[in-house]
Amino acid sequence: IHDKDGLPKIILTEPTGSSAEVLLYGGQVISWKNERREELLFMSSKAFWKPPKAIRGGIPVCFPQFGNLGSLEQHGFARNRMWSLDNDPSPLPPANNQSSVDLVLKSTEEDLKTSPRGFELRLRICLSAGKLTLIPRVRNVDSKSFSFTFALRNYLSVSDISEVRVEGLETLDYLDNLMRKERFTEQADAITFDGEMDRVYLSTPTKIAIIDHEKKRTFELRKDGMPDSVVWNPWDKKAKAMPDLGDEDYKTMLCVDSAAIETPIILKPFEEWKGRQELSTVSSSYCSGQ
Ligand code: TA6
Repeated sequence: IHDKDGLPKIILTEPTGSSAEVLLYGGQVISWKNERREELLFMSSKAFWKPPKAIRGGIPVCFPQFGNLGSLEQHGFARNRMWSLDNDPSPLPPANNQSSVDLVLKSTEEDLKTSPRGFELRLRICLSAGKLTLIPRVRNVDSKSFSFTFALRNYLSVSDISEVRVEGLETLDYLDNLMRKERFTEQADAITFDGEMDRVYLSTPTKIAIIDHEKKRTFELRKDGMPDSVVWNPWDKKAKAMPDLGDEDYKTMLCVDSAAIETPIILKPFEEWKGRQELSTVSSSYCSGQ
């Protein structure tokens, strides 16, 4: 266990030289570097590293609520709480190789007043060559059913947002947070960026590609158990209004999240939900589709 601004931090490494850093605070991945030690995730230069603020970058966990879709604070509270190392990750097989860590956040007495009251939120983070895998699980340990919405908010580092394309979301429906969450259908054959975007794409395919031409890098996001994907970039006006985001930071970040939003997940007592996301990078010396 290391220390980042007084916050306990776990460092994962693997033989080809890539690494990942995870805070117990928020169960949040804050860094993922490839074998050439290039940082692949975006971290705001003005992030607040002080609980109970959320840290603006890496992969925050949004639970038990995504966004403002409910009565809790924005994006729920999992990213604002101290998690602990989980030495009982059952029923996942024990990951005894050194490049994985299991974290857990359990409900408190306080939570008995709100919903979900009795939960155990687990997150396994596994690092392998060129790939970062996150396996979130939620168990209902209460006597009543509860529902929740969930997202892994992937802040990806890009060279220039206006040079980025997202493939895999074409023809899908999406809810547009900028248009009163109304439902639209994606017409473009790839998503490009020339302004603020804040959309929940519904029932996405298992693979989404984020292509950064300048860095000649493609991120591939594969996911299970999380049917939706949020695509968010605040652009200049919103960026200026956010104290924990540099005015120019919107140019080098893009959020493409794994999420379960449109259809909340319902758990009966002692049921457990399991999701999975794999982020990998393909350094492409050619443009996509060729
Ligand atoms: O993408 C959904 C969203 O709620 C955006 O509207 C924006 O507020 C973003 O998340 C950031 O939320 P945060 O609480 O991390 O500042």
